[in-house]
Amino acid sequence: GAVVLATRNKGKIAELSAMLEGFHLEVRGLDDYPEIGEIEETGTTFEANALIKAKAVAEATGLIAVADDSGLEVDALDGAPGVYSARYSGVGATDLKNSEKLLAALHDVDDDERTARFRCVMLAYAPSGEQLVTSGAWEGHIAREFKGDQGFGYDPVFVDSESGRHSAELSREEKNQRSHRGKALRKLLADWPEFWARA
Ligand code: ITT
Ligand code: NA
Repeated sequence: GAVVLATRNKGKIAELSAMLEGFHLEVRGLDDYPEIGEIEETGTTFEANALIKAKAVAEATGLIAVADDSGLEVDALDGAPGVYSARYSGVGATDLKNSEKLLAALHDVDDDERTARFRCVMLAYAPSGEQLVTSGAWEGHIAREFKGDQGFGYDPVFVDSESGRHSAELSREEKNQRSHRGKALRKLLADWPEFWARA
């Protein structure tokens, strides 16, 4: 059977596709469905936005859709940018501008107060209305400079607690082993085998 990844983020697609290799699922993306336009994320939680994206794509395609809503929570910023991570630097936000804004916001924050975590809520939605939802977190801190050229988003400025390496220095496989997204997807695939058998 086939599933559709309900995302336009190329970084997410690359990571999710790599983890889904070896499963008996044909993985499609929104590029295969140009008629599906922009899906407005009006929710104020990762869960709400994941549901909006997965439901819209399942209903448009008649297939199981998998959405990922994720973001970075920085303790010194009371959890910001959180659900607004993709648009942190405003209209015309780019990964580079978002990370630059974050480093500027934390300029006066001491090393031991720069703790942060990535969060991911992953939601699979079947055309029947059945749903599966999981989440994952990845602990780290925010560096003072950019390092690494892998990954996307805040990866150049996020330092993995365990290895002390910037996320953008990790290979895709290493990142998937540790990341919020890897944890959430592995749970999603393990939680309800009968759900996936219907795909
Ligand atoms: P879709 O809605 O099409 O999936 P998006 O990029 O808008 O794409 P989100 O609304 O979930 O997705 O925003 C997630 C943002 O959080 C993303 O754009 C990055 O800025 C950040 N982010 C999430 N996971 C990340 C990761 O693994 N590495 C670096 N940054 C990440
Ligand atoms: Na979002």
